[in-house]
Amino acid sequence: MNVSYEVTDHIAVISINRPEALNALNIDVLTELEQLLSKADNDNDVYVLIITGIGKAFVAGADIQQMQNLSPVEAKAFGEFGNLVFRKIETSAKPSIAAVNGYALGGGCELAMACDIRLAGTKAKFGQPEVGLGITPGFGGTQRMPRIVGLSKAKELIFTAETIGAEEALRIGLVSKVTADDELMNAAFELANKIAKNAQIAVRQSKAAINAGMQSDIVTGLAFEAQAFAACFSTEDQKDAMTAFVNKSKVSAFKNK
Ligand code: DAK
Repeated sequence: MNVSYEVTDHIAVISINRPEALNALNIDVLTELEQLLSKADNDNDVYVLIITGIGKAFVAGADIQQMQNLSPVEAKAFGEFGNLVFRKIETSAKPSIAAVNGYALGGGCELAMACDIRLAGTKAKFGQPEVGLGITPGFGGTQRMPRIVGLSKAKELIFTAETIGAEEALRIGLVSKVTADDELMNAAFELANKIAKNAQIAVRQSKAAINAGMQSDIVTGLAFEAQAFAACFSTEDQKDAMTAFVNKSKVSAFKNK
């Protein structure tokens, strides 16, 4: 197994576990990742996903050994499958956190960017080295990076193939927090727990509205938000939480119904 999976208290931790190759993404890793994402998506007990890497890398990119001899047709299939897997994370109803523990290069940086929120340990390193290998980023880097850090910085990082550290990633908004390396998973769990104790239908509707709005104009985006807001009024969670507020109390746990 190249990817491990563990669920604790509504939080699924997906760990890329191929440390001998710095967790490089080959077809086996991508296939297992895709299967585990489906498992998490289909498990009603899972509210939040954490994706991390075992060893000194988060993911050091797509597997260069495996890629080097691909024909254009195979490269297309590889790229399409990777895109499908990363899009599955992005479009999952459930929020995802990348806990970036080390190298997040090429496909690794792209994997982190497909997650909703990124946290980094101090040893994390980010970059898109592809143009130095004679290729373009192929798992969404050209599309997601400018949406996250803005055009100028994304173009600078992609055109120069330079690697940046955790503090610089924080400064440009590529990650939302930097922690001590041995605190990273605690920080990820703390964040996941904060999300998990809220009303999951509302969290999921919020994610869907944010993502839909980021691909459209403000008027269309606001229409998505209005729809998401309205959908919450058919839930028991909205009724329970607002009734509790009016009665000066709080719901102890949401039913997620
Ligand atoms: N692929 C395969 N093996 C890798 C690897 C990778 N990306 N990164 C590291 N490894 C392997 C090394 O070959 C080495 O294996 P052995 O020699 O021990 O057998 C082992 O992991 C340990 O690596 P190092 O000895 O190099 O470790 P260091 O600490 O010295 O250096 C490093 C760490 C991260 C600086 C270095 O390993 C490195 O530069 N790695 C490559 C990083 C990189 O360039 N990543 C981007 C890959 S390109 C597309 C689809 C996808 C993509 C593009 C297009 N389409 C189909 C359109 C994505 C492209 C990429 O991700």
